[in-house]
Amino acid sequence: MKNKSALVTGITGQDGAYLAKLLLDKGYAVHGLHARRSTDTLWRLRELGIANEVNLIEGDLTDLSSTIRSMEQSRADEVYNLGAQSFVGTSWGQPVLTANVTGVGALNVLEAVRIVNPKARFYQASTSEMFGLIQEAMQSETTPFYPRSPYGVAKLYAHWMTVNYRESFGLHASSGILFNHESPLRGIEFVTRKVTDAVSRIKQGQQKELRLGNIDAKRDWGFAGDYVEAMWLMLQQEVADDYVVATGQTTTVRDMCRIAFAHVGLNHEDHVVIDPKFYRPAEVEVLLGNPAKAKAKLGWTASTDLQTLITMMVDADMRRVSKE
Ligand code: NAP
Ligand code: F7E
Repeated sequence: MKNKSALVTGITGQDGAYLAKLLLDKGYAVHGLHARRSTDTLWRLRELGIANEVNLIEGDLTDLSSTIRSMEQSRADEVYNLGAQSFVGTSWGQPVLTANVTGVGALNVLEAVRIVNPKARFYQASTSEMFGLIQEAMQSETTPFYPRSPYGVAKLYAHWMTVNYRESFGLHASSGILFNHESPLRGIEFVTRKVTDAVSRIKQGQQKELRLGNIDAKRDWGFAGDYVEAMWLMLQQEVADDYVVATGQTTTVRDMCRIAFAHVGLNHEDHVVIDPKFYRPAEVEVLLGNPAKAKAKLGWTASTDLQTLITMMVDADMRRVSKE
């Protein structure tokens, strides 16, 4: 039997790297849509030792001919659309770019699937940011959406296009509504990695303080390595559907800082400085996911708690900083 082929957009991102590794380990031929940049973007694939194992196809999500060509070249049976302008903070400064990449980009991939191989299975990287100003204390697949950023709005467009292509054209198109997930491969602009990097620099005498915005915000944080497994499971189901993927626990940014600093024997109160520069025009104050459906239908549960996740990230940053 021929190995399955997968196309991953956003393969150079945090989730793209973990997902590519998971798919390679399962015997897939893995192709990635790779946007040209003037700087090196392959560091995550190298850290996982798979940079030479994946086939990169040059292209951009905003360019329909790129997504069609990548479908043709990869002959993908499964398509994972993880590419996005994914940083919420940036989405107010670049709302049109965010709409084009994060919103219309998903449509370009759906169109490529519909045109080139409508039998291919499609995964959309939806997000808890679509819940924004939460309408229920614990958010599930039936909770009404209320996005609070241009990023959240763009993702909601992509989410509904995924549902619409499933209902209009019968595509096997699923959406994973994933809550925040982190790892040592997380981008440095996101708060967990910003904290674990700063903790390592402060501990090693390179930095004194850490400037943060709203540390009362609460998030449901899990480990990216666990979450890519849920993506794959969704595409193995007979019927396409939408699933919340979360831990079911929520923690303040302040308490996440406490864990990170304490791991190296420091007190966060001695180093964290509040800087309004990092406040957002509209904040998502609290997110808490209900992963009951993913557990019941996919047999998936988060296996890494926040303490384990944050200490893993601090340890990785301690090693990186000491090597610099
Ligand atoms: P990430 O690390 O920011 O990765 C984003 C990826 O998209 C990168 O590979 C990036 O390429 C690529 N990309 C950006 N613009 C592109 C364009 N115009 N054309 C082609 N590729 C482009 O994000 P992540 O944390 O892995 O998240 C993966 C997906 O899940 C994203 O869609 C994100 O919005 C969504 N999501 C994430 C979370 C989370 O907590 N991590 C939760 C819910 C949903 P470069 O490397 O060249 O920049
Ligand atoms: O912020 C607060 C900030 O940028 C978390 C993306 O992967 O998850 C991510 O979006 C919270 C917010 O992630 C700083 O205001 C305080 O309340 O780490 P973040 P995010 O905005 O939740 C969702 C699910 C996605 O889909 C996104 O793609 O932390 N916060 N001080 C700060 N945040 C940052 N970045 N920097 C600070 O200094």
